Amino acid sequence: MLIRIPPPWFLPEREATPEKVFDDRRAFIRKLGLAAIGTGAAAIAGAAPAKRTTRKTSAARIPTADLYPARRSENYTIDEPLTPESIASRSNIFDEFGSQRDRVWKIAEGFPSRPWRIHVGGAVEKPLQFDVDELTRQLGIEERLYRFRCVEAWAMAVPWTGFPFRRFLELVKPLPAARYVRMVTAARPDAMPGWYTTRRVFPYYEALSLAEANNDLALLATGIYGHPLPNQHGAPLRLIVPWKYGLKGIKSIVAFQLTREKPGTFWNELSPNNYSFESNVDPTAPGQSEETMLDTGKVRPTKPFNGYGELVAHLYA
Ligand SMILES: Nc1nc2c(c(=O)[nH]1)N[C@H]1C(S)=C(S)[C@@H](COP(=O)(O)O)O[C@H]1N2
Ligand SMILES: [Mo]
Repeated sequence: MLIRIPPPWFLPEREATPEKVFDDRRAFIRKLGLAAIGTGAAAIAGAAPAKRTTRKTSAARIPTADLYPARRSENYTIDEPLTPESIASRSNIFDEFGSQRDRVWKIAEGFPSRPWRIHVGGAVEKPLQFDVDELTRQLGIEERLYRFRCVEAWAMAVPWTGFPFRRFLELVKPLPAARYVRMVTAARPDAMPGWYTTRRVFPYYEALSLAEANNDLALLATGIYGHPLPNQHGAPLRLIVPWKYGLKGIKSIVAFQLTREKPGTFWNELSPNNYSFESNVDPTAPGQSEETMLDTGKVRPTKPFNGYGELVAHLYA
C-alpha cells in the first residue's frame, strides 16, 4: 500500500485556491533550481541510479522497440543543450500517479502500458480502433528536438520521437464538419495511485483545434531520448505541442474524439482564469516572463509561443 506523505509545499486542495496551488508549485521548482545550483547538476544526476531500469523492464516488452532510435528530423533541432535524461525522467507531472514529481517515475513503473488500444470516434467517417504499436509501425516515427515550457515557469530541451498529428488525422478521416480533436488519458484508477488523492476528477482530457493539430509542429510522441516512452512521460502515446504550456501535452492517450463544438479541457475547466483553452506560451501573461531551466537552474527570458511564433502565430491572428 502506498502511504502518501505530503511534501512541505503541499496544500490540501480544499484549502487552496487554484492560484495558491499554482504558486506553491512554482516555489517548489525554484527550490529545485537552487538545489541544482548548490550541489551541481552531476550530483543530482548521480542520485538517480536506476536510470536504465525503466528501459530494461518495460522496453523489452515493447513491440516497436526496434524502431528506436529513429532518424532525427533536420527541420526540428535546437540551439541549446538537451536536458539530461536523468533529470527529465525523474521530475514529472502526471498527477494520476501522485503529486510528488520526483516519485512519479517510481510509482508509474509497473503501469501496464502494453498492450494498448486507441479509440477514435465522433465526427469521423467511421469509428476506428488501433493497437498503438501497429499504428506506430504503420505511420513511422522520427526524432525531433523541441523546447518545452511548463506553466510553472520551468523549461527543458527534449528529444521526442513520434509521428506528426497531421498524419494520424489523414488516417482517421475527420468529417468536413469536424473542428476540434479531443483527447482522453487512460482511466485506470486501479493502477494510478494518485487518482483519489486530490479533489480533481480524472481522467485528464485535452483538445486542440484541427488547425492546431494539423500544424506540422504538433507531434504524437511514442518515445523520448531515443527509446520508447517510459510510463512517467506518458507511455505509450502522448501529445507534444511545444508552443503551448506543458499541461496541453496530455499523456497516455486512449481516445481521440472529433467534434464540431469546442471541447472543454482539464485545467481550463478547473480554473478558467488561470488556464485558457489555447494555453499558448505567453511571456506577457502574469508570472510568465522568465523560465528556469530544469537541469541547470539557469533563468532566461520566455519567448512568445516558446520561440515557435514563425510556425504558429498565424493560427491566432
Ligand atoms: N494525463 C496527464 N497528462 C499530463 C499531466 C497530468 O498530470 N496528467 N501533466 C501535464 C503537465 S502540467 C506537464 S508540464 C507535462 C509534463 O510532462 P513530463 O513529465 O513528460 O515532463 O505533462 C502534462 N500532461
Ligand atoms: Mo506543467
